[in-house]
Amino acid sequence: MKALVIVDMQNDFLPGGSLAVKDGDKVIPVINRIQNEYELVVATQDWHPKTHKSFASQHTGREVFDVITLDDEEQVLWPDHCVQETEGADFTKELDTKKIEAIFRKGMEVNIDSYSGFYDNGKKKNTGMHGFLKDRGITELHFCGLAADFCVYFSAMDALSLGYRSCILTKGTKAIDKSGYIEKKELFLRNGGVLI
Ligand code: VGL
Ligand code: ZN
Repeated sequence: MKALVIVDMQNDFLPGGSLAVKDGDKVIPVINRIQNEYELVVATQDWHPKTHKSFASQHTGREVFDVITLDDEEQVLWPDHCVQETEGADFTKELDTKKIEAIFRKGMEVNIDSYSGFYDNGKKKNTGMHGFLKDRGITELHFCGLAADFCVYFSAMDALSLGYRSCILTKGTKAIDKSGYIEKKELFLRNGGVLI
């Protein structure tokens, strides 16, 4: 059984948002069109408190895209984004959400970021997504959404280590940093991932 995981299709990652991914809106019609091919559709949602430590605004003397160490993990500092209960954190109104059976929120703990839909970056806590998918008999996951080089990539890599067949839908995702994504894609393939 295969499921589609729609990653972080939120206003802040789309053109006009605070952490807009270039051409991010181009994937919306693709994601809407393919949902019918899946037995199960789930989504993830980046859902940060407004003082989240992944925000450059929370570190004096630091700028957006600086890299620091946070809770023993390497952390890119982002513009404020996907703050809980703001419009930026909402799914885009253009996304068809009728088939989404469950939404897994992440990034809620102030001191640690969470790119993967399965766990936070330190793997200290899991979101429950694996348990849900396992309980539904899912063995194969297809990932789409934003951003290809962060939340899509880390979710798809964790899926491999959890034993799923894991595929990234290349037409259904866009990267923040295209050149960084090239290396990540190679690592994903080398670990048994599939690009469709
Ligand atoms: C994401 C950076 C920060 C993503 C989330 O959804 O890829 N990227 N938070
Ligand atoms: Zn985030």
